[in-house]
This record gives sequence, C-alpha cells and structure tokens, in this order.
Amino acid sequence: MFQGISQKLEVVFRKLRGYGKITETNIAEALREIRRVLLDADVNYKVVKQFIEDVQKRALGQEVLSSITPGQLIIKVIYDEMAKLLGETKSDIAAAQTPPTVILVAGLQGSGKTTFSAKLALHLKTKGRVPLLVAADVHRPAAIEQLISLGKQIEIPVYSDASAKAVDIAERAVDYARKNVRDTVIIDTAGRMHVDEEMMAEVAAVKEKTKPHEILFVVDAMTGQDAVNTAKAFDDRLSFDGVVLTKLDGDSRGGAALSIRAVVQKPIKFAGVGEKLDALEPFYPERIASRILGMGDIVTLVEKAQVQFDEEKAVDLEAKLRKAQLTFDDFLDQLRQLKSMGSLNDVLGMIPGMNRLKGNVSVDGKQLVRVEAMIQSMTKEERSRPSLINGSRRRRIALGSGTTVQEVNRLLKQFEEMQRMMKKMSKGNMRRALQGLRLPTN
Ligand SMILES: Nc1nc2c(ncn2[C@@H]2O[C@H](COP(=O)(O)OP(=O)(O)O)[C@@H](O)[C@H]2O)c(=O)[nH]1
Ligand SMILES: [Mg+2]
Repeated sequence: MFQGISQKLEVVFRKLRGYGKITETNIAEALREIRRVLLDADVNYKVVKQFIEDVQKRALGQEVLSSITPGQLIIKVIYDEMAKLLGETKSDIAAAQTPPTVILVAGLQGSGKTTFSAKLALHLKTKGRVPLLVAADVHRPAAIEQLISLGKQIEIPVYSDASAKAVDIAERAVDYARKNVRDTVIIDTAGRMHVDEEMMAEVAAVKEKTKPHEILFVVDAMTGQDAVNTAKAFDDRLSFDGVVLTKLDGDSRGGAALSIRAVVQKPIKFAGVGEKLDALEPFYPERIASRILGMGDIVTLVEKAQVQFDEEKAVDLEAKLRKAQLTFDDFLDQLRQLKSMGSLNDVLGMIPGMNRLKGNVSVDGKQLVRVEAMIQSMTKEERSRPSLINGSRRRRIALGSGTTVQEVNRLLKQFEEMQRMMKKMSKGNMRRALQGLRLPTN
C-alpha cells in the first residue's frame, strides 16, 4: 500500500532526521521535495499547495526550531497534517431511528461497489445487524448474479428482479425489508466507465424514491486524482455522506486517498483492502497517514524522541540545580512550556517545588502571565542572580510588570523555596521529577 510515495518520503525524512539543527533552509528544501513526491503521487495540486503551506506554518514555529531532535518533530508535524488531510477521526455510518436503515452505494463501474456492498453487509452482520442486499444494477445480468453469489457466501439474502427498473427494485426492496425484519438495506447500483447523465439520473431517482440514510461513494484508490473529478460529479448530483476507498491493498499511488477528502469535504469511511469479503476496514486517518509516511509507528517514535529530549534537558537542568545555579531564565523557560501544555494543575504537581505554588501563583494561565511579566521586568543580571533583588529593585519590577511589590515578594520567596528543595532532593528523585516535565507536542 502506497509503496512508491512511502519510499520517496522516507528518503526525505532520513535526511531531515540527519540534521543536528534544522534551519529554515532545511525545512524549505524538505518541503520542496515533499511537494514533488505528492505531485508525483498524483495528489491534486491545490491540495498539495495547501498541505505544504500548513506544514510550513507549523514547522517554522519556535517549538520545532529550538528543540533538540527537530527532524523528528517536523516529521510529526507532517504526520499530523496528513492525518488532518485524510479526515482526522473515523466516521460511522448512519442508523435510522425507525428501521430499515437505507444505504445507497454509488460509483463508477469497476470501482468495487458490488464487492463493497457485500463486505458492508458482512461487517454489519458481525455487529448484530440484519442486512438485506439489493441488486439494483440491472444493466448487466452478470452484476445481479455476482451479488447473489456473494450474498450466498455470507448468508445474506439478496433482493433482485432482472425485469424491473432500478428505482422500482430499490423501492420494493425497502418495503420487503420492513415486512421481513431486515434492519439494513444496502442498495448496489449500476456504474459506467465514465460519469454520464443516464447513470446519474438513475441513481438520483433511486435516492429520491428510497430516501437513503447514508449514501456512500465508492472509488478505486488506484485512480489518482481522476477520482476527485468523479467524486465531485457524484457529490453535485447526490450529495453523498461518505467515501469508500477500495483496492488500498494494491499499489495505489495515494493521489485519490490524499485528495478526495480535501476536495469534496466528505469523510472517508471505509477502506477496501482485498478481494475477500472480510477485507474491509473502517477508515482510520491516523493509521493511513502512518502507512503513507512509511512508518508503522511514527507516533511512538516521536514520543521516544521527546522523552530523550526531556532527559537531555533534565540532565542539564539538574546539573545547574546541583550547583544551585537555577536562574529566573530557567524558571521562565519552564513556565512557558507549562503554558502551552493544557492542564496546568496536573503538570504543576510534577515539578519539584511547584506543587507549593499550586492554587497560589501559577495555577491559571492569567497568573502565569503575571509571573512571566515579573520575570521579564528583571534585568539579565537579576534573573541569573536573584539575590541581587533588593527593596528598590522589587519596586521597579512591580512597576514595570504592572504587578505589586507583594506579588514580587511572593515570587521571590517561592523561587528561593524551590531552590532549597531541589538542593535537598536526592539525585534519583530529582531525575524522576524532572522527567515528568514533557515538551508540548503540538
Ligand atoms: N484487490 C482488491 N480488489 C478489489 C477490492 N474491491 C473490489 N475489488 C475487485 O475489483 C473488481 C471490481 O469490483 P466490483 O465490486 O465488481 O465493482 P463494481 O463494478 O463497482 O460493482 C473485482 O474484481 C473485485 O474483486 C479491494 O478492496 N481490493
Ligand atoms: Mg457492480
């Protein structure tokens, strides 16, 4: 799956990982290469343009440039953006409040509609639903036979009538399901080699008559961005609810998979990954992104990189603390990391000394801003030698930061306390405590 694109991206990533420090030039070069890889994979050019812009915006953020393992963090940014491109969370299919749920399956000929209809029926059956398959592709007798044969394999009834029109078959099938307690009706429709008016009119009429709860557009992942045009044509006419990507087990270049969601703004709900009837997967954008990026487990990789980063920082910080050299610059550094981390209360508890500040100075973001302002109002010297900060300096800092002398006093006291506590801590304890500090991941 996606072998070509994966291999090419892997080359770009290997290079990125090799850099000790990442510069804007490195990023620009990597992005140029990624752009070319995506275009080669037949991803829609507008989608590529937006993707590159999004990655660039995030990759150039301070957080990546100043980190120790920037290559991996950039790969993580690319991974996140790719998952976003694919749709972020997996989407479920509808279930009607009053059964039967009607699911209409549409797409070009050969895209895998009939196979998918049977796969979906089996998938729903294993979840306890009671499906009915409907053979509404009446233009080719073989198509009806195909569905009947698939239905037999999975022991699911198939409603068919070779002499009726698609619209009538579909309508009667829904009625049949209601009377025979089948709670889900899956309607397999006809396709053509190309989008044409007759086919569109027919499937639109089936939609009109059966009022489906879910319309799924099936598309062959091997077709590249042609798929995007087809999808648009179907969506304009049917306003479908979701996309099914088939033949992902083949050597798909990735163009269709990566373009379709962004262009038609509809979620990809299932992926067909083989000819067998159990070869159907709910579509998980993160998993597909990892596969495209050629790393089964990129998230773990990045997390590991981050732990390593924390450790290096922790060792460095620990050395400073040992020598009682903790400065307000270090403190500010910590605070800034904290601010970007969401749940402050949880994190505060992990920092030595900080648990004392809990509920006092640093618990909510607003107060953090005040602490930050106070530290920023200190001179460089004061930050590295807090003992310099006497009464008049305190007044100046309070004035400069728009706080009060009492607040400055409190901050200094807490800072001293933190230093004292750290000196008392055993080496192992401190290491563990510092490792609790995590870098923000995005
Ligand atoms: N490898 C692979 N083949 C598939 C998949 N889905 C469908 N096919 C094959 O694609 C061909 C066309 O499928 P079919 O369901 O008849 O397409 P339809 O014309 O849209 O109904 C058949 O040979 C299927 O076995 C899939 O996910 N993987
Ligand atoms: Mg078919």
